[in-house]
Order: sequence, then C-alpha cells, then structure tokens
Amino acid sequence: MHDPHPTLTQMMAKPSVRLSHLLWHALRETWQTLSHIEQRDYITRFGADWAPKRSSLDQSGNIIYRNGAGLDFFYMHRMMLHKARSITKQYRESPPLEWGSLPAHDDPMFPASISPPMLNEIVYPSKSENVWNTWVQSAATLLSSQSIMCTSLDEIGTRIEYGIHAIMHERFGSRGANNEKRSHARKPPTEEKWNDIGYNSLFDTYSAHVHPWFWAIHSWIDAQITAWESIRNIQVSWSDVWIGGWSNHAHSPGIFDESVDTDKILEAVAVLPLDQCGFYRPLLSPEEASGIS
Ligand SMILES: [Cu+2]
Repeated sequence: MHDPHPTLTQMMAKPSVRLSHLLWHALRETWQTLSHIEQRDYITRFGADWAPKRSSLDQSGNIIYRNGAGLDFFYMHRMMLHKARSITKQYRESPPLEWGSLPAHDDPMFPASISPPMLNEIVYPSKSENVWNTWVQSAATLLSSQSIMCTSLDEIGTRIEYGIHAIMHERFGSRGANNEKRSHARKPPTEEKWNDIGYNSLFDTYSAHVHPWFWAIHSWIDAQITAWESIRNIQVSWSDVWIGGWSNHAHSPGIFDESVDTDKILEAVAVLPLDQCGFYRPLLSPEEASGIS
C-alpha cells in the first residue's frame, strides 16, 4: 500500500508512541480489576498521570456509561488527530486520510480486509456485507438528530467506542504489512518485530495508529463531536478529560511526546492483566450500540 505520509508513519511506529497508545486503552479497561493496593502501588511506581481518571469497563468487563469515559475516548483521539495533521503539515506530506461518511460495503477504495483467508466472516462478522450494512445503520440511528437531542456526547462516545469504532478496526483490520500477528498476549510486545514499521495491524492498539486508515476511522469519529455540537447548538467543555501520561504539558498536550520514559511505560503495561485489552473488539450488538435497545 502506498504510504501518503511516511514521516508521520515512522513517528507512529516508535515504541514510545505504540506503548503509550496501548497503555491508554488498556488502563481504562483493566484498572478496576486491580485491587486498591495494586492501584496504589501502580501510582507510586508510575505516577498519577498514567492512572486513569475513570474506567471504561468495570471489574467484570462490563461497559460503564455516563462517567466521562466516552468523552475521554473522543478527546484523546482528537488530540492524536490534531497532532498527526500538524506533523504532516510540518513535513509537507499528504494530510491524514479522512472519511466524510462510512465507506459503503462495495467501496473499491476501502474494502474489508480478508487476507490472509483466516481473517474471514466467521471470525470477524463485520467483514461481511450484511453485517457491515447493519452496523452502518446502527451508527446512523445513534447519530440521528432525534437520538443526539436526548443522548449525551459522553454516552455516544462509549456506544461508538465499543460499537462501530471497534467494528471498523475489525472490518478493515488485517495482519500488519509485515504479515505478523500478535496474539492476545498477557505480556507487552518486546520483540523487535513488533516495532517494525510494517507492523501496522488495525486490530491492535499497539499498531493501529501506524496504519494510514486509522486516521480515516478517527476523523469520521471526530466529526461526530462537531455534529453533536451543531445539532445541540452548544460547545462541549473538555475540562477534566484524561489523555494519560501524554498530558505532562499542561498547556499543549504532549501527544506523541518522545520524552516519555519508554522503559517505565513498558513496565506499567506489564503490570496490567492485558489479555484481550490490547486489542479492539466490539462489546455491543448493533442494536445496543444504536442506543435504542
Ligand atoms: Cu486509540
């Protein structure tokens, strides 16, 4: 695949960025499975910035609604997008890809990724035409004016995160360009091959942001914030959102900051009971994600 912005891609493939993205996602999903003593020890070792202000899943892995985690999801990825856009501008590369709407099931530019063949519709139903169409419909219901008028942006963020967002990572996900598949390991990836620029699988929070379509997925998600604001005719206040250890610089969030201590983040990741939590997976049915069930 032609890479429209090699410098951006190279930056995204650095272990510090990979680990920070994985840790951000994994923390909000696993934090509540740690005991209070483990949480306290974690904060002592790694600092309060890398402790989630709130969790997206509870101790049993159930989704938590309306606690602000949906806003964290929107905001953290908005910051990633802003930074990615400024990097491509700075290096005079093509801007990150954008999707104004979700790709149709037969869009020749953005087909479901079905290679190698074990990535099939049985393992990932969203790779099928019908299931994808159902999800597109589900998103349209969630994001209709009627739904937006009675649903907080926070709740919409959560329904997107564990619905259409995870579905997009699966539908368009494949092994990385280097054809490597990281298993649902409990331990962080330390082998060099996972830091190769070719490891850009959309399935994995360690690599998804290295793939150029990551920006397309998240530009579509980001546009839903603006849509919500314009339908409600109000502006979202982003006070108290959580972007993890990237927030060290109070006035301009240090997204992709390379001064983060990579070894420390690696240790922090190793403390967490990772399992599936480094990987995107839908936790909602299309009906649940649409907010009507
Ligand atoms: Cu992410």
